[in-house]
Amino acid sequence: TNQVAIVTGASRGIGKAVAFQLAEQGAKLALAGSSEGVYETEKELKEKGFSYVKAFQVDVANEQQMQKMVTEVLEAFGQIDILVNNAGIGFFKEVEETTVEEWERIFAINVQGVFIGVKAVLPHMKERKSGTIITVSSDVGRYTIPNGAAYTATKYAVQGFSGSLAQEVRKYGIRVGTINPGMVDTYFANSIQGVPEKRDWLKAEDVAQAIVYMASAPKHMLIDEIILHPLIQQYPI
Ligand code: NJP
Repeated sequence: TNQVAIVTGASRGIGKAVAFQLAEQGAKLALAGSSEGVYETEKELKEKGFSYVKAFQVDVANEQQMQKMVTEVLEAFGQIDILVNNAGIGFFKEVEETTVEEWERIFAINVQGVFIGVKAVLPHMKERKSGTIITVSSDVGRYTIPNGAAYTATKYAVQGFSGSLAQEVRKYGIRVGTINPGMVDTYFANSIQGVPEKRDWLKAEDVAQAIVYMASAPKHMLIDEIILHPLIQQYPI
């Protein structure tokens, strides 16, 4: 419905599914991804007849690139209604096997990337007294798991950041929420989408639906968090 959305991590997986579903809802889209895959998503959307789509090859951890993207989105589409902070990476190994470089990189993308994205859109959203910021966190933003200390730490951080931000920006009419999925069949953590072992996992489209639901709730309503997981995954973990 004429809304403008920025979706990070739109090259594949959950972000790509979100892009397609938001496009179906009539949104204009800015797609962010660090690889050329983001242009492929743009191409596929345009082939389906969605013309208000612009892809940006940017690293969410890079403030300059993200600020420049936001400026260009405002020039092209005039406003930003929705930011979906979805870009993220994961790896699972014991703490002793985790290098400081790996630790820094996962925090740069999963945590600093969210902070930078939010910071880039806030002045505009504050001015318009409107906006929805949705961050794809994780079930491990709520429950710890073994062999995932670095990843789990990033999602706990994102949870804390979003909770605090939600309270801070409520007075400007800006809504902030998180989506906390369990196992989703994507390319996450260097895996392959569609392999038989992941048959019963959530689909990227399932998570995208939750995001679109959160984003399209009436303006007076805030959905703080949606937790969703495959039936086969027992909770709490
Ligand atoms: O993973 P994947 P998902 N700057 O690997 C992009 C969370 N989650 O869709 O950079 C900008 O298929 C990358 O594009 P590119 C998870 O933590 C997942 O599952 O071009 N973009 C691609 O589009 C993450 O926050 C599961 O290669 C960057 C996308 O991110 C979110 O879901 C469970 C980037 C990753 O697509 C989406 O992950 C859970 C950068 N620096 C939470 N680095 C799960 N799958 O089971 C990567 O609880 N991207």
